[in-house]
Amino acid sequence: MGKTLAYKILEDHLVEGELIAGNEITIRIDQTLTQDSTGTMVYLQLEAMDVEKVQTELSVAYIDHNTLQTGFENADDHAFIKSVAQRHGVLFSKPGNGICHQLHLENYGKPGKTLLGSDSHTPTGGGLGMIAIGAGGLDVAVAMAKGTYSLTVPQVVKVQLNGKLKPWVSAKDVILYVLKQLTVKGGVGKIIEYTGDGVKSLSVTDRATITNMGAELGATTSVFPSDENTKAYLASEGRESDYTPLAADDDAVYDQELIVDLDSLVPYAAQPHSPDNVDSVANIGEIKVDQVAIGSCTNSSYTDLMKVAAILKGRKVHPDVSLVISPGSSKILTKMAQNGALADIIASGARIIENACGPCIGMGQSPKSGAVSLRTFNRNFKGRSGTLDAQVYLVSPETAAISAVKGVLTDGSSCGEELPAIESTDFPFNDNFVVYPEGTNKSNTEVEMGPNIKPFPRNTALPDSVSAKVTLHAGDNITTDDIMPSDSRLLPYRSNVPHLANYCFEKIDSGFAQRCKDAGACAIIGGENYGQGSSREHAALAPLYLGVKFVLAKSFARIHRSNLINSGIMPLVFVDPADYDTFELGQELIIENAPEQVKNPVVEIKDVKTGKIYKANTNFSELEINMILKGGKINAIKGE
Ligand code: MIC
Ligand code: SF4
Repeated sequence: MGKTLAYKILEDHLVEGELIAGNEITIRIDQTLTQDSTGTMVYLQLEAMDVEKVQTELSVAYIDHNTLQTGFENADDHAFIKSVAQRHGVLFSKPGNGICHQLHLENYGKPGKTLLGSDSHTPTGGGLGMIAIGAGGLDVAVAMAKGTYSLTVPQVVKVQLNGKLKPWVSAKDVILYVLKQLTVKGGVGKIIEYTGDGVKSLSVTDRATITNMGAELGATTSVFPSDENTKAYLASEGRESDYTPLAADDDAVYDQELIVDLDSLVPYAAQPHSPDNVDSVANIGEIKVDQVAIGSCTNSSYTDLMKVAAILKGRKVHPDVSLVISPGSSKILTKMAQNGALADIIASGARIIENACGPCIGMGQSPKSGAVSLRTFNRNFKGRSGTLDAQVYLVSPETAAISAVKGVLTDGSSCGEELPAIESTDFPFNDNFVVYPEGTNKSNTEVEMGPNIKPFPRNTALPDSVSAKVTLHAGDNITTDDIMPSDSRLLPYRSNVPHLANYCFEKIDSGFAQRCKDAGACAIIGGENYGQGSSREHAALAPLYLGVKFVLAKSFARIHRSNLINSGIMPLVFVDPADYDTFELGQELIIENAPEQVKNPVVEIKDVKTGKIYKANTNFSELEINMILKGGKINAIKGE
């Protein structure tokens, strides 16, 4: 029986377990990446593990999220991360170099390797034929310390791409179309593997746009084959020797299939407030636009920005539109400065901002009240832009650029304009933004700890009985942005969980934190796909700090579920989803004989007043049971 590409790479890295969907396995991790807003926790945890040197082939610490330095906090975090990187053999990419995923693709990603990153969009590396997985910070810290990662083997979905995209339709439209078909929970427990003759017409950066937004499907990761286009991309980055051809076997067997005819796709947009709320630009119509933002790890490649420059050349951004562009990397910006494309962009009236995440995570450029903002980003969750009533649409760079000129959402394919082909180019090697850990180690480098950096909260061993009051009854598809909002006001406190915890669930229920503090021990009731979105473990650490003991939901998103377990909080799943409606705030619950019960497939949760028993599935693996019993992953590792 033929093998999928995903399973070939996993098999190559298998350390423990059997490669059968649903089984728990441990794999070797070749590379890790961290970014700064999850990185401070990662490096605090790495320090807590008493490690000398990382066990991976390569680990890189990027600074790209918290680059607005409006106080000492962010700069202190950068200095802290740099110092720990230098102590343990980790490369440090300075702020200004660019966005972690774009930089990793350019400089370090290799076909056939495994990459674990403390950011949910780490699957961008799948565009190069890697198994690149996003995880919570603690999992990445452990991967650095031990060189391994444990996961449940996902099923593999085949997405067969046929034909070729028409002009004005691009990779972003492919993934928006897939999101429309599969939804934001369609990829949970799955790897999305792209095949078919249509693959040949997509460059590595096109593929990376598609694998990047596989995160929005909830998928463990997404992967493309490594072929002649991969070779050409690596050669353009001066890394041809990193090329290895890779593909699934012709008779590979998949768990699910989706066929996408590229020729039939049109420009799409994800409408407010979910990446799967997709319709064609033509159907949505010419809505008036206030802001256009181009960039992010999804769409800030050289080709993307050159297309934007070509559309803007000799034209003027509409008077009612603010167009803001954040390039993906210093190399891209340098190239565009050299070839004149940057001048074309600036001359059109666009605002150029730093090579960083920027507006994607609400770090500046929040649109005006009630604004329509078109963004080439990957998430349009309510409030993420920093403006609660903004209407954010996710679109391709082509759609964004032409709409910025016209002032209304525009389907470029209906304008009768030719889009010039973008020639590929070579990028000269430049590592001036990179600090290597040469000559530095644990004994000669001190940890540099600013006053805003506080120890991360630790749980304690699971008590005999767990009592908790319901402090939140949440709906479906709760995002980690809902749980632990992130913007320019809160990101500086990513290394200060006690402060951050005050804002937990702030945007959907501002009384939550105080209710938890009053209750002492609490429980959250959730709907489907609880915790979708980012990898931020703060969405588990803040609830832990506030006394959350368990979350009882209809289903969970993968990374958040792991983050809860890593923090010793139980993610429990309704046996009967109809029970969901019967809960109310303040209801007192108890799990008796908890250490015995969590070893069973089903636990019983008793309503203290009425005695009613609710049943919940645990779905815990052996390793997970141990973490729950010990009060989290660090305690389990340290044998505490
Ligand atoms: C995001 O896009 O939501 C982030 C910010 O990159 C997060 C990480 C974080 O919250 O720091 C992610 O995607 O994991
Ligand atoms: Fe940065 Fe946005 Fe990408 Fe997250 S999704 S890594 S915030 S650019």
